[in-house]
Amino acid sequence: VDESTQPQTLESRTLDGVAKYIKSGRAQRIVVMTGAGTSTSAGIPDFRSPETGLYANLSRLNLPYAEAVFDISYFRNNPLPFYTLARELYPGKYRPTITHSFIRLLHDKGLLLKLFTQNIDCLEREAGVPDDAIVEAHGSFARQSCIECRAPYPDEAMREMIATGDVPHCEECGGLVKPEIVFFGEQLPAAFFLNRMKPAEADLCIVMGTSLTVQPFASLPGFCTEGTPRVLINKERAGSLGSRADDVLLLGDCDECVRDLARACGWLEELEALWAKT
Ligand code: CNA
Repeated sequence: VDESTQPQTLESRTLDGVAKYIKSGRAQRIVVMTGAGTSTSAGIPDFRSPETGLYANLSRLNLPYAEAVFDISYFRNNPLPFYTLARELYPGKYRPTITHSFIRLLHDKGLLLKLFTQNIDCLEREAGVPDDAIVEAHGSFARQSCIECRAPYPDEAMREMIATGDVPHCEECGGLVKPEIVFFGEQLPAAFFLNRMKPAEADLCIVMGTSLTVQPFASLPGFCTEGTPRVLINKERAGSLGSRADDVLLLGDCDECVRDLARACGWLEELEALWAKT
């Protein structure tokens, strides 16, 4: 199927086609999937963008390879590079983007079935998307625990360690403490596996700001039923989005595309007002 194939569900494979579908009331169970690209305009770099991405800027940490910063066996031997980075990414420093507020708006309108995020910055929460609507597929900085005995470590102590640049150790066994974000080589949270079939119940899927390169997250859009429109809002193509007859590619900046989509739905003022209050 190429991009010129006639859609089955949408009137057209364009932003207007998606807006019409939403306005007709046929999108009542929207699944949103997000990645680092939804937070770059908040000032948090993504991983893989050339020049501005984190991987391109890790050389000062003297890592053997960029992904080592999130590798659990590397972390055991040398937690410092991760904690250097954690200091930059730690929640509280950044304001949600209008893209995060758009997800909140979908929730407020009763249209959000589930948000699956790969981000660890908690900006969806800060934008007001409630906990039970979010699956943090790669965990978050919201909690931390010992990598040996799993004992939880207090939030306040963690904030202090991050601020001073120290590496926290377990108060029970002395093991290394790590925020409960998922590293390479670690299991995803149970919530991911409990909800991974939700896309099959969706009547619209919106994928934003992700290169769809990390599995098993990248497999989620594939669970949407054939004929369910899948929209990709991203600077570049990602995964197999575009391969189905009702896929729509909106290639560009998330915030701009989201504003355009909100305008076409008649929601722009409401969205801007919601974001301004955040
Ligand atoms: P990635 O592989 O870096 O891909 C980001 C994608 O977003 C790329 O395709 C970019 O082209 C695109 N992009 C960047 N900026 C914009 C923009 N303004 N508008 C539209 N598109 C844009 O990141 P993924 O999320 O796909 O990779 C998964 C990793 C990255 C997850 O494990 C995350 O935990 C991890 N990560 C998270 C954060 C965060 O929490 N904010 C930051 C950096 C990395």
